[in-house]
Amino acid sequence: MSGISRRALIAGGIAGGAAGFAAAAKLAQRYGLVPPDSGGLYGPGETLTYGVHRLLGRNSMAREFSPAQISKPPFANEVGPPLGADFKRHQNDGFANWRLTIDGLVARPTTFSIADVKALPRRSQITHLACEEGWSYIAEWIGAPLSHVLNAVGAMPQARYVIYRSIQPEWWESIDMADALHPQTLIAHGMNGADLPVPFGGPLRLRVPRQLGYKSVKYITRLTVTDDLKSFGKGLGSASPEGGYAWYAGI
Ligand SMILES: Nc1nc2c(c(=O)[nH]1)N[C@H]1C(S)=C(S)[C@@H](COP(=O)(O)O)O[C@H]1N2
Ligand SMILES: [Mo]
Repeated sequence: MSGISRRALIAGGIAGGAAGFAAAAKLAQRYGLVPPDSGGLYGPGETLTYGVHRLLGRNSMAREFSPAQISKPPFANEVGPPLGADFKRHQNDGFANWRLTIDGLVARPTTFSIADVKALPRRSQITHLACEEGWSYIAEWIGAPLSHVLNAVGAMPQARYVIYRSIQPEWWESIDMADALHPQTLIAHGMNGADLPVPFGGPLRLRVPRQLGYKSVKYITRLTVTDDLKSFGKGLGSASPEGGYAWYAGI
């Protein structure tokens, strides 16, 4: 990326308006910075946000807080739709039979139990989770860095995205490799020093602290590494753009 095109992309954003968006979108296209939901009404705006974040902040860190800043429960949170019989069965078994499968563009497709995930190297961080509807809280998250797991299973060089699915079929998302390999992106199994509680996504949740709460999908069961999002769902990258929200929810 040359300095000139970087400046041009930013200038496009500052100029704003249709012409600025169009110029930015054109540059983004050229450099592969187009999000999968770029075709809709808000497409040019989505492209601009994603492109600028990726050019300027690929490796930036989400803010981390001190233990004294951890929010006191109860936090507002709701799971929609309610957890079904399948989940309740797992819960009654203490999640002994819960599995997380990693497949797609990986040399060694692998299935992990909760014990396997807990045995991986762990990182903990105190970060903010914000819902697009307004509530937010600060908590400590404990988990295996997704980057470690991707390296362990041999993610292939052509990988561009990681799709993640939940036991709730309505909830599936994807992130690009900049977020997938980011050190703060965790397969979280713990919160505030204990196992991750069910209302917060236990037993396993993908925690993506550089994006809004809806990208941190609860109850994850499968990760798929891919170079193309078109063949998943409606081809927009995840469930959120199918429901009118942006695929990229960077904050
Ligand atoms: N499986 C699943 N994941 C989910 C949700 C859900 O209902 N089901 N809600 C999402 C939304 S919209 C937000 S804002 C956060 C809320 O996280 P919290 O309950 O920790 O506040 O989880 C996200 N992940
Ligand atoms: Mo949300």
